Amino acid sequence: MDDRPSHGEGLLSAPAGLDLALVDATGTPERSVPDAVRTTCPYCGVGCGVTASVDGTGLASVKGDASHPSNFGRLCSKGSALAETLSLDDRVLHPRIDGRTADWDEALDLVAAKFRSTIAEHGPDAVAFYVSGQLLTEDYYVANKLMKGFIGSGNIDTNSRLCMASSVAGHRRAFGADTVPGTYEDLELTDLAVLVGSNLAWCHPVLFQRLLAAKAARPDMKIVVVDPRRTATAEAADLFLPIAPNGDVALFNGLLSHLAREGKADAGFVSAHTSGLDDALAASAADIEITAAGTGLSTADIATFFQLFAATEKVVTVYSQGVNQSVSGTDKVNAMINCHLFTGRIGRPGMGPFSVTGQPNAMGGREVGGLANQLAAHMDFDEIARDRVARFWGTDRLASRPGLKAVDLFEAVGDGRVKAIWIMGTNPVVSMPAANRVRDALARCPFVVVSDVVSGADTAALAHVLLPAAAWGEKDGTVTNSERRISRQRPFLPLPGDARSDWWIMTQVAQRLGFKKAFAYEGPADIFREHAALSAFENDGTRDFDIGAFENVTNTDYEALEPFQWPAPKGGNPPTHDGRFFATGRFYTSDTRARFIPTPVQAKQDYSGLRLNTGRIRDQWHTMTRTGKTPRLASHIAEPFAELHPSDASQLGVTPAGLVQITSAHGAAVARALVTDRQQPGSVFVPMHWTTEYAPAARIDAAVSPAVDPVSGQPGLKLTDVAVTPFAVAWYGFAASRGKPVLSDLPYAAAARAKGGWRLECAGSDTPDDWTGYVTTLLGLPKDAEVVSYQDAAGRSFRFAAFHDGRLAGAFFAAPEPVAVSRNWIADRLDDASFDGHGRMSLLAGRAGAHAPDQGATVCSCFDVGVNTIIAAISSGAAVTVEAIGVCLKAGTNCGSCRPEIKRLCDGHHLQKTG
Ligand SMILES: Nc1nc2c(c(=O)[nH]1)N[C@H]1C(S)=C(S)[C@@H](COP(=O)(O)OP(=O)(O)OC[C@H]3O[C@@H](n4cnc5c(=O)[nH]c(N)nc54)[C@H](O)[C@@H]3O)O[C@H]1N2
Ligand SMILES: Nc1nc2c(c(=O)[nH]1)N[C@H]1C(S)=C(S)[C@@H](COP(=O)(O)OP(=O)(O)OC[C@H]3O[C@@H](n4cnc5c(=O)[nH]c(N)nc54)[C@H](O)[C@@H]3O)O[C@H]1N2
Ligand code: SF4
Ligand SMILES: [Mo]
Repeated sequence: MDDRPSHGEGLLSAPAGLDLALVDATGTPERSVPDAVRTTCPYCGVGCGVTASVDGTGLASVKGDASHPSNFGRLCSKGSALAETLSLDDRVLHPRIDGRTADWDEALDLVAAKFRSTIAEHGPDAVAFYVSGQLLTEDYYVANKLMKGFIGSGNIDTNSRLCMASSVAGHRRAFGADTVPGTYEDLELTDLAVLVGSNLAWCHPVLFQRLLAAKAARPDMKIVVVDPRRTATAEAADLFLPIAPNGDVALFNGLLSHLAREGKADAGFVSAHTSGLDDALAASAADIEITAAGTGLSTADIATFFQLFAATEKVVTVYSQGVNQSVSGTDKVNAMINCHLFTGRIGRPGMGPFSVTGQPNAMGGREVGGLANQLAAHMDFDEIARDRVARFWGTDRLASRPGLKAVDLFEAVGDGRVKAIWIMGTNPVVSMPAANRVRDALARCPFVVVSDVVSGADTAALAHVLLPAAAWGEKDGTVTNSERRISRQRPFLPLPGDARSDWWIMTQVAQRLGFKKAFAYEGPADIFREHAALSAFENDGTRDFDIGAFENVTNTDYEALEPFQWPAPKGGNPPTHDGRFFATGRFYTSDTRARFIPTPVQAKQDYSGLRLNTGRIRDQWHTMTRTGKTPRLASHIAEPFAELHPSDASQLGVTPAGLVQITSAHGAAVARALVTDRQQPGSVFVPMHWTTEYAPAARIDAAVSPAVDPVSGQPGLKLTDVAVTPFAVAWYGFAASRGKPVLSDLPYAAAARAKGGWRLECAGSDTPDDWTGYVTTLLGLPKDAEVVSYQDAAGRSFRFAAFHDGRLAGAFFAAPEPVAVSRNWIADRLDDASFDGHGRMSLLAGRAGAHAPDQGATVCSCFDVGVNTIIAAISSGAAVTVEAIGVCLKAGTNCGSCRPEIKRLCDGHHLQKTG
């Protein structure tokens, strides 16, 4: 274990076919790639700085950047594994038209011709862009300018509609602008951190580590977690509030009433800087009993929370998708902000509402106006702003009104109103609600362009034109994190094949559409300067987003740009205090007062089945196109699951580790039952990540409701009425193989990468007559492999291992019940150099012999420490605290992402041996 990489370091074996000579197929200037490059992690909105380098043999390594103010050198498990995701085997390296390779000119000409003819025939609203918070700001700026400014339609929306739209709408209602008031430091300076609908431990791990470190230094600091599930984040809470789904408005209305009853108003602040309090108070009136009825919480827990909030001056309320992804998401945001405005706890150190962003550039997308209902640089579609932006861009074609929001946009694709769509940096066939409708809509759409980095994404499969985008490590520009900090993403790898930056691809199409002058950019610095200039244009302090200080940044200074927070107006003197907005009580509404918003509790809905909640796991990123490539990350949770409470499981006849089908009015998915009391009765949680590539039956968004919040248009991805039923199969199986198994013929199959190949969870509806033949095809095994196998008399249980060239080529275990074998141990055997007779027999037994303990599912992915190893240390008394486990096994001492899970094991919860 000692030779494992440390401190966020990971190594990449030279990617097959990576040609370190720079490619220059289309006249893009060659760029030099220095030895060690400071750049930014491409995953979550924490925006950690990393240092990346490639050695002479093509080995890349990625470490935390100790000088970056977001992470000071730390990385989480995903960031630490970045170097393992850079291989080129699954990349799209050349433009493709209808599946065949094409050159750039042909592909770009076709895209421009189809867009031009569609616009000419049906008008600009017949075309659309659907983009992503994973584009860089420069890419995003060009996309928005092209669609809203020159094509002349508002039809550009982004996956941020599924992510941040309710926060944006809530901010704008309360503050008059989409402003995140605080900074990360507030999580360290606070005395009470209230985490609402945020699994910070898994989704913003480095920020969570900062919070925990502050609490360790000041143990009086309190953490409250509000989530229907007892998550890894909840393990760190002083008070955990297992709220009923969508109980948040009731909770914060109750809190506002309590604060009013207790006389906790900051009367000076309220009277000088806000309006609308009376209406908000009237709409929120609730005592503790009413609050209990609306939240499903005990009156005792509610009272504890209210008293804590009332008594603590420094409170920060951190929120994420349990708030935003709701049909009452915008009201949830405002119900929380109301409590902060009432107490004047905003804009000061350690206080404020804090929406944490999901994607690396969710913020940047909001800055450029990537949402269909915003124009650019935090401006709306009002007459003054339209005129201003049109003059700045020099266009007479500016969109006159907002465009279609994501859910409506794909409806319009489905019913033929939108006839040409360009999707960039997002995988809506997996990530949109009612995803099968989205898939069918795209299948019917006359012209679909997809810009992606991989060829296997579900959405890419539906593209008429698939364009090879530059990936992380190759692309060049800026991103903005949750605390408004703009950092550079810099390339450290050459552009492979014909891959090109997204901004370049769009610019080429814009020029072919006739907009040469407006899209004459030669590099990202040109775009950044223009974006900065627009933010400052006729601003004079009227708009929060202002980075005018950079409108004349030189190419060299842009190259060397250090992370900075906005606002950064020309001539200095930002309207913030220590990087925080609203310290002076001046907001961006017409009268500069913040608004209290009345947030009446919506009538309770009746549910015929269980309430489906969806979200994330620690070691996968969204639709797995990058994190899915690394065995290290797959070994934490290797298959999709449905988390159910024991009482529901027994009522529904679901056995632990059996399979369940989750069915709604929109579609269905199949996943492994995970029965735990961390889930509340009546609910089921399924992660959003699995795709056709990894688990074809488990695309949960097929079942998720497309109902949206009426204000923000954000879908309520956290709540769908579903039926959960046992999914009957004839056999369950587990397999490991060197090549990727064939998934398509199985009713349930979930593949994941293993060190020497693949691992597979599967199930079948018929027991094959010839198991050996069946397995040989399933795992694509060589015909001349040496096989050992065992079959029970009835032919229902089967164990099989095939060896080729002295190494394991494939192993397969099937039984009428979920098979109990040591999964990680078997998968690791693919990497073994040779097998003696004893090794072959223990392989068939499915477990290591006594000589080689089975460490079980990986908990610490940095040091590869399994659950059984940790449990053994705890049960032997060798180490019984998180710290002691760290000393003894190193687990949890690098990125720290697994510390909540180690704590859970230490606390004696669920001391279950896993395979
Ligand atoms: N590991 C990992 N990290 C990520 C990502 C990833 O894919 N993987 N994605 C990034 C992105 S884009 C985003 S947006 C963020 C998301 O980060 P989070 O929002 O923290 O993650 P989620 O798991 O989507 O949902 C958070 C929690 O909301 C809870 N919840 C559901 N319904 C309700 C409710 O009605 N009320 C309350 N209070 N809570 C509820 C869920 O049980 C869940 O635990 O993560 C970012 N970070
Ligand atoms: N049920 C349910 N559904 C959800 C959520 C949920 O909690 N529950 N969360 C929602 C949220 S918050 C989000 S943010 C979305 C995320 O959902 P998506 O955006 O669909 O997920 P990703 O897998 O991140 O998709 C990014 C795609 O862009 C590609 N890509 C990566 N880098 C680049 C690049 O530089 N350029 C280009 N052109 N392509 C690139 C990747 O290969 C991948 O195919 O999912 C949403 N859907
Ligand atoms: S917390 Fe992890 S995923 Fe998020 S930016 Fe930092 S290293 Fe990347
Ligand atoms: Mo997100």
